[in-house]
Amino acid sequence: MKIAILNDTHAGVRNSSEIFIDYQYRFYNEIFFPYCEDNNITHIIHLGDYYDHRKNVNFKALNANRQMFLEPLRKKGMTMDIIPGNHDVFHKNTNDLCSLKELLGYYTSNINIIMKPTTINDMHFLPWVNNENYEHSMKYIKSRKGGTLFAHLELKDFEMMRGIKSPQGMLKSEFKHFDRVYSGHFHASSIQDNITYLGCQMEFTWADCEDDKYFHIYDTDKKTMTRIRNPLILYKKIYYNDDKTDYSKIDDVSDYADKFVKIIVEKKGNPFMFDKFVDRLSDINTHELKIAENFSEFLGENVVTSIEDVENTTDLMNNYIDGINTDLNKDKMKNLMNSLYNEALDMEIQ
Ligand SMILES: [Mn+2]
Repeated sequence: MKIAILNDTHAGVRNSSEIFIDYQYRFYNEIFFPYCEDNNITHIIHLGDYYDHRKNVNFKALNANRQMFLEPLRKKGMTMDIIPGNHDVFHKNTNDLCSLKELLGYYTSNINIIMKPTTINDMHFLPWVNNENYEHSMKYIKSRKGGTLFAHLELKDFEMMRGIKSPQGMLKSEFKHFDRVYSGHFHASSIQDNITYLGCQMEFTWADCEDDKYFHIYDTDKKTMTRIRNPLILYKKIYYNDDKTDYSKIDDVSDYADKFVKIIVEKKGNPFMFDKFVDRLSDINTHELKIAENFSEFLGENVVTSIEDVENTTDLMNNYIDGINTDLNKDKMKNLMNSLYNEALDMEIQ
């Protein structure tokens, strides 16, 4: 039997922004459900973070999610098993108050919310691990032998986003006795030993840019996981270099319409050509048009790294921290700065 795997779909993401609601709608309507229909897939396993915000969700996002996901799911006669992720639970130390239970209650005839570690045949399901369920979860993990674990894990030293590894979390060695482990939580996909982070299916922040997104199909007979590309792109970077490209010849910039666009200026020999190119981009409807020029003038004198081509804010912050003379734990500082930055991104779009 083939089962579709989703994770970290974050209904209501980015403050329930229309842009992201529309993007999620397109993913389900144009990509995900048609694939399931074409391939006779009628069951989904969701690895958590169904909702975006731990504490609230607005009616617009709920309404949209019902129309783009819950109703098609029911109409097509599909079913779903789901475990809560950290974004689906109100408190940090317990899963007790869980948005899945509060909001998907009406749909429980076809949605099975798994709140306790559960084994069905050779498939194990582990809800988000917190202080309250830690001991029980560890006992469960240790008591299993082989099989496939589906979870929403925070594991140390796996990439949280491209290039940034988690400084905290459980150790992968705790899970080495499973044949394979598939997890949500970190939005960048990665594989170490028997553990696969599937990565999120959609682009939600600049950290997802140029990081291909996939949903997955698990074959319960062959025990294989196949990834299916989501071709819908929301973030696009332009590496501007007029030594290499004659931008006066690029008239059609319609590819950048309805996208978040960032021009990273590598070389701008002809300012007039640059301005004209930016004008053309300004004339189409982008969600956002950012220009990243050379930031070297903003670097403090302690900072030894010479950053010629700053690509994104995260790189800039990390490079800056690397260059600072301090005995403080730089990984901790990076982690803090990155979570602050992501929090700020969430506030950005209304
Ligand atoms: Mn998530």
